[in-house]
Amino acid sequence: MTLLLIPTIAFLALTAGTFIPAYNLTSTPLTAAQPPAGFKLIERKSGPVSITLRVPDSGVFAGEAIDIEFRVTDTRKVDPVFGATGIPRVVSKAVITMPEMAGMPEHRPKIHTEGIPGDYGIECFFPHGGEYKIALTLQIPGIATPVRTDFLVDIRDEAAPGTRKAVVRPYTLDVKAKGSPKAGDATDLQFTIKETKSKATVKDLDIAHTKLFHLLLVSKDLSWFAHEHPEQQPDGTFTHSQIFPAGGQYYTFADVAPRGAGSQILMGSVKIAGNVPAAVPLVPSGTTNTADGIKANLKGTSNIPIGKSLPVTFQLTDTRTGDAITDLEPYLGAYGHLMIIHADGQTVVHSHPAEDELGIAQSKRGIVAFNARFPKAGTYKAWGQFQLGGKVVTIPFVISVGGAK
Ligand SMILES: [Cu+2]
Repeated sequence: MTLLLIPTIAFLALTAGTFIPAYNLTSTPLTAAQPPAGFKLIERKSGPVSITLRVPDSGVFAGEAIDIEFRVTDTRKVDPVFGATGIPRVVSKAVITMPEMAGMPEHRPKIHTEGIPGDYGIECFFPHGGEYKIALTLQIPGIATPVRTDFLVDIRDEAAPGTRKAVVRPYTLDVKAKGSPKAGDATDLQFTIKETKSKATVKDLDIAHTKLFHLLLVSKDLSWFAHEHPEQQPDGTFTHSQIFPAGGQYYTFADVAPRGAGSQILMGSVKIAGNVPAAVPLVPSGTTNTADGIKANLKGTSNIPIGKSLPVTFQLTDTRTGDAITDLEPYLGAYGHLMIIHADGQTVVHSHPAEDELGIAQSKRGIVAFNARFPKAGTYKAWGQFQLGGKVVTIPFVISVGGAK
């Protein structure tokens, strides 16, 4: 993990009289000098204030609700036994983002106080593994200027079932098909995003890549794929009409961001009546494929390391002239989208190209580099989507990851 060192923010307006009261052993509750064992401590200092994040040695896993604790202390008030004095009544805000996922909605988790003065807990849920940035803003009693600091935390991929405590996902997706859905007919689908605990319909969503709801519909063998954007109804549910090509079970993946909770991929499925064709075997493809007059040359997909971000590059050329495609248009706020689904239909990766100057300049020369991350071994199907001439072109590949494992 690369560690970004955040410059210490200048500490202003420190008036000794209005800072926390002088340390007094008789009136101060027990203060933890040492954090509980089993944590990696990441400390940031800002003037006399020290902020220490405690990351469990056992790791933080995607798909779990977890409190990440931090301790705020006054380094000028050090007790020989209890260490630096914890600062109570700090009003904190946290914003969690993924530096590699430009345009991903922010997660703004709740923060609570723990039983010990100076100890706080961030109520986190990470939908998938990767490197996350936790940006803290602390309003400290007696200090006028808020203290801002960042921590980078590596979140591990979801643990194998049974190895960690049972996972309660904060949100679920209900999928209903109106009437008796048949292949070849327009099927009216209704999607309801629910809060798992309260079962309440989640109506308030953050926009991600210009839409409230990105829907991926995929046949069970991953041979058929559609990327749609259901419309929100006054009751908060979303609807979409779809013609399915054949009978069988289809996966429905909702890429949504309940307000302040960050991007989530919620899974569901729908059954369509009609002839079920034989499953198309998922065989790793070569590194070139064409669609609608566009040839894509795929780079970066040999020897993919598991659980590490890596660039997966599409080099796009005109099939007739062989010239680079130079007229890509932004599609849903980016020069391309890459959806990746594991053969088991349980792991979905949605990635976007780097949106910095270099990324944009490259995209305009037909070279679109996505940041992708494959959480486990197996075969994946990947669909690159690009827009030109107002039309979306979808180019699929089948990628094998960590063959021997
Ligand atoms: Cu979308």
